[in-house]
Amino acid sequence: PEELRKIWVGWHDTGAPMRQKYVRFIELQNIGAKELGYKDTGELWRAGYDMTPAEFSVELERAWTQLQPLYDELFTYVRTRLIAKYGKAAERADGKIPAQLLGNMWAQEWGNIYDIVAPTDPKLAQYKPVNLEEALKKQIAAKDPAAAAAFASGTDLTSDAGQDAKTAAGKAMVRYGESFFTSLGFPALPATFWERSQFIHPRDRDVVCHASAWDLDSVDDLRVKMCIEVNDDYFTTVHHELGHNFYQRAYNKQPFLFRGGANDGFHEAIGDAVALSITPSYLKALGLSESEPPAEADIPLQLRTALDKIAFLPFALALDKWRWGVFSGEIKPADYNKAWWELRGKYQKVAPPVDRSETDFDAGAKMHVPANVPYARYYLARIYQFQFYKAMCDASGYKGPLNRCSFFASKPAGDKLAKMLEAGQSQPWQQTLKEMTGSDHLDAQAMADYFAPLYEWLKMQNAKK
Ligand code: X8Z
Ligand code: ZN
Repeated sequence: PEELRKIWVGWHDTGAPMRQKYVRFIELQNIGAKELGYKDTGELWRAGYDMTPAEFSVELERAWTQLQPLYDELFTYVRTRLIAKYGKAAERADGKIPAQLLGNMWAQEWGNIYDIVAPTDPKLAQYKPVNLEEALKKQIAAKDPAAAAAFASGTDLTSDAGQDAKTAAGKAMVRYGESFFTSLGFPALPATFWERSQFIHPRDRDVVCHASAWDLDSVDDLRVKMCIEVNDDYFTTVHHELGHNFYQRAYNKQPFLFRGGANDGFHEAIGDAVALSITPSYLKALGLSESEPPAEADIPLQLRTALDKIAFLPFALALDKWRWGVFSGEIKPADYNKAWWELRGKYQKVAPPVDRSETDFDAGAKMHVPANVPYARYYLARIYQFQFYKAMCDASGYKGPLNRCSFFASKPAGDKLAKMLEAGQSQPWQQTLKEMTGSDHLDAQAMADYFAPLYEWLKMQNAKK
């Protein structure tokens, strides 16, 4: 915990120098938003959803009340297990979890601490979710000699040969994502994608590594810009980014104004909905796992998934609640940091590892704040992706527990997805959602259904102590 604390503090030190500039940045944006007829920029951001900004805020809260009981159980379970591991360093009198212990710099996704919180009951403990990092490295090295050197000890990764090997490994990662989309019937990515994308951190200059996906010409010049490493997180991220690229390509026949996601949450949800199909049986089909675990193994796997998917929701909500408050003036510059931790404490129940003050600017240490990328889109996406996933599972003819469905290679699922993507922004998103899922609103039910077995299990674990 001591080491994690130091790393956390070091990262968050990057925020402070931005604090004054951020105050001015907010003022300038609000001038623009007012000129466009909005009260402030937060209202402008909330106005992009075919409903009033006030209705939009209510929608987000409504979905949160659907999922909060599951978050609470997950939180209690994780806190207990962290205290069992770290003792006093994980225990606070106010019941919050110290943010540096959750396996992610922003405590936004907790899957990296799976090993610490994995079930101990031997009946379940025998089912370890596959070590994807290991399996990917092994498979990529075996299939692609040019990439193998990237994992071999003794390779100088800054040499020309080392850079080539890392690039080959990065491309191999993206190929997994591409092959999922082509299995659904989408055409392969163009040759220029492979020539013009940035797949790894270049050795000779500083770049923004935060993954992004680009459509340069609305014809077919699609690219990603990432710094890929071969591990679990990046396996998910390549699918996420390709979701953007396949969406961009699908709506580029629309008139200019309609070339966009049905709303920004849709854009963020496509690749993730596809990645939910990365089930044990899919990994087995790919040769990334040897066996397909039985039904009892669903709890460990669901726990691993929930650590990423469920834990994320209150983080995303807190982030944009903070920005809306900052834009409206309800949160004054003198209280930026205090309000930040109040909201993170209220929704996520996490706390900073060391005392913070108003010389700090911890929100600034999250890329989307200085880069000014709205964040409610990711909250929506976390919920929509389960709605989309269920719709595509149904289209594929799948029957059975939702969390075991993979619609890999299903043409009907692909056709359904293509139709939604091609519509772009040409009609209200409610209509697009209805055509895709039968429902015209954000609905956390599919997500709750997916995790229903885990919810029951967590309640039992938490009742035990
Ligand atoms: O920023 C992203 C993508 C690019 S749109 C990699 N995501 C959010 C984040 O990293 O905070 C995806 C999940 C949430
Ligand atoms: Zn994205």
